[in-house]
Amino acid sequence: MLVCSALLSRRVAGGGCRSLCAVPPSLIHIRSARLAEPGTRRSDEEPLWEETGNLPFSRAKIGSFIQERPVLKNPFLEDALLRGYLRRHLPHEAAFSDLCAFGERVANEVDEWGRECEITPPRLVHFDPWGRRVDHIVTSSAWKRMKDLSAQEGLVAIGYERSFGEWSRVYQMSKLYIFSPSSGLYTCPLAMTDGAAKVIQSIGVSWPVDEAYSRLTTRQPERFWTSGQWMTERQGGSDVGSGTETVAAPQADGSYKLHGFKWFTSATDADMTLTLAREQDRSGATTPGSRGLSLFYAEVSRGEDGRLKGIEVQRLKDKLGTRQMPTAELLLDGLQAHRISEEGRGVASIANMLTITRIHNSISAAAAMRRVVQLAGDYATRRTAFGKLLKDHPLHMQTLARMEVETRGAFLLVMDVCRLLGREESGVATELDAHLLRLLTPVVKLYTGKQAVAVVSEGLESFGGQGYIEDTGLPGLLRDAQVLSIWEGTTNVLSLDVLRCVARSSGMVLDAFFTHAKSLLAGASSVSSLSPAVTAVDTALSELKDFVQVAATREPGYLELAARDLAFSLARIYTGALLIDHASWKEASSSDTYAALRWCEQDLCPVSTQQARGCYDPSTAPLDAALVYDQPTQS
Ligand code: MFK
Repeated sequence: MLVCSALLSRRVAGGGCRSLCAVPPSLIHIRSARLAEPGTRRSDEEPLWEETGNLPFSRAKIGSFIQERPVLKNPFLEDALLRGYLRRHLPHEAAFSDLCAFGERVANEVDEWGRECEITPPRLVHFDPWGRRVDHIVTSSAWKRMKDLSAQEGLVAIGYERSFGEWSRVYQMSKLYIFSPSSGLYTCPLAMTDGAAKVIQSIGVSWPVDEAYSRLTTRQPERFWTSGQWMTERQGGSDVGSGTETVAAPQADGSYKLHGFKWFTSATDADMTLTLAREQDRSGATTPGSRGLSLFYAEVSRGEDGRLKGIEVQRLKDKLGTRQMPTAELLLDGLQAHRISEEGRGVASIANMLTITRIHNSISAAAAMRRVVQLAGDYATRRTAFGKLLKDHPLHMQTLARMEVETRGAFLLVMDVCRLLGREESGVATELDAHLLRLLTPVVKLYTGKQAVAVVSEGLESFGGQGYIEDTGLPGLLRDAQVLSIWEGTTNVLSLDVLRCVARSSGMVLDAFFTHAKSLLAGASSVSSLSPAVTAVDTALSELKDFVQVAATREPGYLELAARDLAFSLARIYTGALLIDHASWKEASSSDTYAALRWCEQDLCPVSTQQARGCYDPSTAPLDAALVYDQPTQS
């Protein structure tokens, strides 16, 4: 009773007309009855609570307080940074109105489909009722609608139509960014579809892949195809060169039959795939390692008997997240395929696909952060605790603001990589752009993958216990974020990729990095409000340069131990420079400046900090191992 009355007065104090009006008259009656002894009548006019049925929490009554849910609003209109970024770089009315209309559709229609994909996950039907093996992956109707929508909205096509020239990729990825958290993970097949189109374009659109290319990049739903990317085999997904067992047996007509076991094939309901295999010579022998791998194109089709041709679906994976999407183990048992790379150039040829899927991955990471920040921000305007709305608690706002800074950084970093990709594809990229694109692709993927998990986890916490409740849809955001640092290259594999591209370019990618970061700072030199941030990035660049000079004189193991911290330093410094650059734009807001200042307060060059502590010295590796395998001492 006391609780009820306190709650009521708190509602009144909160000033919410809606909440006051929502209190039923019966509750007000309960307040007046409070002074009576239970079971006694104060007067003949005042009935017992039980008689009036006014007792809260009795029988079907659950009390008057119903928690308000966070509301998803148009994710384009709600995103000040996205709109500001596009106003600055792609000020086209057509792009704005398309993104605005799509954002409306995402909020009002597509988000529901995404939820349906989550609660109706795919299932595998091995046999038909009459005993025939069919290996049918049954997906929800919402998943199928996502495919049609993707074609209609040009979610892959935009990147190839290039209506906005060098900014076409930025436009395409902006659409994917507002779509991703509502897409029911349909962004995964789209990433691979985009990657496959890119590979085909780079090797030449001719037979046998010309038809496939036109289907991957069409806007017509009835013609649209998605592609798989079957790389991971049972020995693991990182060391593709030694882990690939699949063999390609040459056929008389010039095609191949593939035999192997693909351990992790995502969005397995695709219409075609690109995959790696080892070509057999006449004696059946193959070449080991990466040098033995070639790239193959195969269509996924069924025979008249209803069976998949040359493929058996062994089982669907039971995953932590991304449950909306079928991921399967596939036995390739004579799958007809065509080699589309030169012999032994499989890894190099599929690298274009890796670039595209890693950028998509980063878009999904930034989008997951943005979505949870949007929902948490909205919820903070509805949820009252300790007598006021969450938004009026400074500590809560500080937490959300820190998430916002991370989200803004991730967004600008990935959009800059999209900008570079767009420049390369439209033929206007300088050598510096090409080096930056190669270096920043693994950097953005690994950094945003980690950020997404941290920010989404923090976001769930900001909903209190509700963030942990499955049918709010919030836990799925965290489950799906966790994959972003794993697939398409783990953090360590990508850190080593950074080292490799530095070495292979003889340091040119780093030269490009220093040059461009400096030029971004130069544009902000006259903006006094940004000077602490400019100084911080400038100092970090000097520290990084010192690190590189020292590291170049050390043994390779030194750099390997430093690889992750180096990649993080590159991400933080470059992102700092981008935030500063955006904040120095003449139409920038005070929030843009504040975000840049806050970002640059962190350790921007952890590789230098850790180097000073001796973390990469040769003595460290055995100490790390001893710590990990520390055994209890014998007494
Ligand atoms: C929401 C969106 C999400 C996306 C959904 C996708 C779902 C699909 C799930 C998956 O399929 S996850 C599996 C993805 N697999 C990986 O990401 C593989 C991770 N491992 C690596 O990236 C290794 O670094 C790699 C396999 C590439 C190492 O193989 P190698 O043979 O040791 O590579 P090597 O010798 O360094 O390079 C061979 C050639 O490829 C070289 O070319 P050249 O011979 O011309 O010099 C390299 O330059 C080139 N190359 C390698 N990595 C490259 C690259 N080129 C450009 N970019 C890269 N990243």
